[in-house]
Amino acid sequence: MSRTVRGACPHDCPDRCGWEVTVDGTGVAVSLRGSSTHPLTAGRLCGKLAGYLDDRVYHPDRLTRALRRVGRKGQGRFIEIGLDQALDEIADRLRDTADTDGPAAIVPFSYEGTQGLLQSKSMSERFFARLGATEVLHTICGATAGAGVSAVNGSTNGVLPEDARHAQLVLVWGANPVVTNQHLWPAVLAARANGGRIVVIDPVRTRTAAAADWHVQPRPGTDAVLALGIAHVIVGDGHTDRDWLGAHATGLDELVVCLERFTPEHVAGIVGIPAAEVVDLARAYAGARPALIRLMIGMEHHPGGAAAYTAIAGLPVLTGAWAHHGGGLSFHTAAHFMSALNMAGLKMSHLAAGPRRRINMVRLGHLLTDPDQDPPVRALFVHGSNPAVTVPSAGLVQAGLGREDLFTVVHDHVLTDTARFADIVIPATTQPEHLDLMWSWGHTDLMLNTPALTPPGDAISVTDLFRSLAARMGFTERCFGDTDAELITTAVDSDHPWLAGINEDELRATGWQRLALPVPYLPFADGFPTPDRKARLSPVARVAADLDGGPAPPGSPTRPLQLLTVKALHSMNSTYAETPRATRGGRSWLDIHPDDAARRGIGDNSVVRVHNDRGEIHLVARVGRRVRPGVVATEFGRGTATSAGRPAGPANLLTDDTLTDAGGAAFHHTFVEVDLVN
Ligand SMILES: Nc1nc2c(c(=O)[nH]1)N[C@H]1C(S)=C(S)[C@@H](COP(=O)(O)OP(=O)(O)OC[C@H]3O[C@@H](n4cnc5c(=O)[nH]c(N)nc54)[C@H](O)[C@@H]3O)O[C@H]1N2
Ligand SMILES: Nc1nc2c(c(=O)[nH]1)N[C@H]1C(S)=C(S)[C@@H](COP(=O)(O)OP(=O)(O)OC[C@H]3O[C@@H](n4cnc5c(=O)[nH]c(N)nc54)[C@H](O)[C@@H]3O)O[C@H]1N2
Ligand code: SF4
Ligand SMILES: [Mo]
Repeated sequence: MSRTVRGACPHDCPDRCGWEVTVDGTGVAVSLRGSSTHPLTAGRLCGKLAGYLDDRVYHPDRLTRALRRVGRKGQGRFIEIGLDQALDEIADRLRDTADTDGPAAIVPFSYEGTQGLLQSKSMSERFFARLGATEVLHTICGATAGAGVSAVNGSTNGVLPEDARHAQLVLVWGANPVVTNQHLWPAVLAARANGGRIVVIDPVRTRTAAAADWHVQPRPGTDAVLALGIAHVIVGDGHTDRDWLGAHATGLDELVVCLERFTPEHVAGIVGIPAAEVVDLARAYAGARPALIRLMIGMEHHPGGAAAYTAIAGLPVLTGAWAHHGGGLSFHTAAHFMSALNMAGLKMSHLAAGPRRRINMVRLGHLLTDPDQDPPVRALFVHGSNPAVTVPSAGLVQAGLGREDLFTVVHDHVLTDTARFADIVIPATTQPEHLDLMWSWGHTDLMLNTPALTPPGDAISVTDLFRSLAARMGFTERCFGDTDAELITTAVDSDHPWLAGINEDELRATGWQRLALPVPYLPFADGFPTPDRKARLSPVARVAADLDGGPAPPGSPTRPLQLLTVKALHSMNSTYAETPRATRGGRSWLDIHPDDAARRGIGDNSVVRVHNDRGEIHLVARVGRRVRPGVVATEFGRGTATSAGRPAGPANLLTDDTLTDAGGAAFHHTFVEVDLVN
């Protein structure tokens, strides 16, 4: 007898699809399909997940036993050991480290490999809090954009993505939803079917840009200037909504003074588009009702990332776009869940005996290699992340991971580039093998992931792993005995009105439940979540004042090309980047403009060496106008797989780990030279 079990995709993807796993009478999953009852999923998983059972759950390279290193660090030579033995060794080593160097010498490095509340935000958090380990600040994705938007609105909340269908203009600014947020795209197309226009602002002619009605192709890192130029035109044309502004915003007069310099001509010179296009864009935006700006993350990875989001967030305030259903900014929906769920009860950060050292994850390479760290990092515990590939300045990260005196544990499904440096590798359960409660950053449905399969071999969930380690460490607090079911009960134990009506029986019956937001949802109908309930234009004025000379001139004579490293269609960050679907048997491409290619003797399909003083990778040139002169672009998820002895990745060997203006990763502040190999 086969049965069908409801679950949800675990990935760090805004779509958070629901799925159905069909299991045959022998306990083997025979199919995995997108949920037909979850509206956004609409019966379809993306191409990355279409092969999930073969690519992960039943893949021959899937880890099912614990491993202990026998070779040198990074060589990837291991022997299998029993899970109990591995856990004993880890506990002994963590206890010794805490005794000798203090618990701050232990660094847990986790990210959103799975976004389940249980797998990523419960037992592991409790364990490392109780231990007093260093706390790693999750700055790599979204924090910079969030700081920029919140400076104006007091929140990252905004228009619900599905409400894009009501807009007469959807301005997709620095985002590539056709690739990265595929289930949003039908709502954008619905806006067009209703007579709306789709505009994309991106230095790369992405699939989304190609599908739009109008593609604006600015110089990277100039969006704040562009937004201020649009604001200049809006003010000059008298398109500000003075009544709405008077009631809902502060700082207008201050901003208007600062905008004077941002004439279309001045802006055009910095952004690298015609002055007429700045004017047309401003008029198209201000004239559309509702007008929606769709933001994501890609644009934050510049030194002035937060400033750009602040400047953009000023636009719907100036025009009063928030007053219309479907108008305003649409960003991520994470804060809807994080403010409503009982996150404190899940994470229990109060278990820490005192303040914990905090470090920025973007600086992992420095942290591991800097001899002056106090205390130096002696033990690193990685789960749900692959920092050897995904963190900037990956060469420095790998040098740190290569330290023979560093004790590294990695919990994952496959032997990632990071796991190859581990002392102990622990096999992780996949999503159909553990219980979890899923939130989303692209919609407002809470979803239940019910286990459908027995984990293979010694594969262990994050919650079980940290329960077992807590017992071995002698942590006697009752919270370490909470079952997964009890953790879910804790998560939804909240009086927040958005959780009204959410209950576990209903979740089990349907697989998902929508947060109880008002319908229709106008996010700031009752005022902005700031002390005076008003949006703030003063931060926009400060951005304008600080941008006196425009953005820093890019590059240097020896590294003249700015490298953008973007999300790939067939991988989820580094996950699945090794699958034949993602590699297509060859290297990644490098988009390069015909003028830059000709100057270097590079033709279409030439193999090129992309390099700077941090490293080099070899890619295949795609010559064309997908990028502007002076800009090159590639996808970033590949690991160190080599072909013909030449490195194909990771692209982060080249990236810059200087911080953004809000402490995030300025991946795109990377300058390279490109040479022909053959
Ligand atoms: N297929 C796939 N989907 C994914 C992911 C994946 O790896 N693969 N990753 C998931 C994750 S973790 C995230 S955070 C989201 C990210 O989703 P997105 O933010 O949509 O993706 P990115 O590719 O990071 O960046 C979007 C665009 O920003 C552009 N950009 C870069 N610099 C600038 C700039 O200065 N100005 C402007 N206007 N645009 C700029 C890039 O050219 C890129 O096309 O995607 C999620 N979805
Ligand atoms: N150059 C450049 N670099 C970037 C970006 C960029 O645009 N350009 N984007 C950045 C962004 S936005 C992000 S979010 C980060 C993402 O960076 P990471 O979070 O490191 O993302 P992944 O590479 O997907 O690694 C997730 C890992 O978690 C594992 N995993 C999955 N499920 C489980 C589980 O249940 N348990 C355990 N223990 N492990 C599991 C996967 O197998 C995988 O190895 O990358 C960043 N890096
Ligand atoms: S990766 Fe995103 S689009 Fe693909 S199945 Fe998962 S949630 Fe859906
Ligand atoms: Mo991300």
